Amino acid sequence: MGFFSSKKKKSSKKEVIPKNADGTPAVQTTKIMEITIVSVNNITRSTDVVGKIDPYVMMYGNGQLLGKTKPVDNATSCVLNEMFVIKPKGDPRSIQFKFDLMDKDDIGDDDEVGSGAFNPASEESLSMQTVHLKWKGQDIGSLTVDIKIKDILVV
Ligand SMILES: [Ca+2]
Repeated sequence: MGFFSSKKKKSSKKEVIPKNADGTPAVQTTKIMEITIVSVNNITRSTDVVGKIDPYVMMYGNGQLLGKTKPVDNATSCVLNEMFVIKPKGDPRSIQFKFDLMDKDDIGDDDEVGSGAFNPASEESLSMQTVHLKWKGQDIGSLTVDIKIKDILVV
């Protein structure tokens, strides 16, 4: 069994947050959300005249900018794997996410390539979800997004 085996991870998590017999935390905890923008997939719209777009993602929660990935040069599909951590005020599942795919331009303003919404409240699983991106009603590709809700200790 490897050093970073999932079994070891599980048992160490148990030690960090003591639980009551009914499974509720015995100490004060709060919920955080880890949102990983995993990848940009098969973008069919180009806002660059020469070559491919230079994609990056702007992520919004309830209309507020939560994060921005680093731009990748000349790609219609790419792995980003950038994680953002937020502390929701209320129920984490009530946050409405919006993802704007942007094309970085060296000259002039960056272009919006497409946009997609993700509503955790209407999803059974938050893990490795496909967010469809649209531009003027047309599908132009997708993002893969992975969301984890975690209990952390409050002191
Ligand atoms: Ca560009």
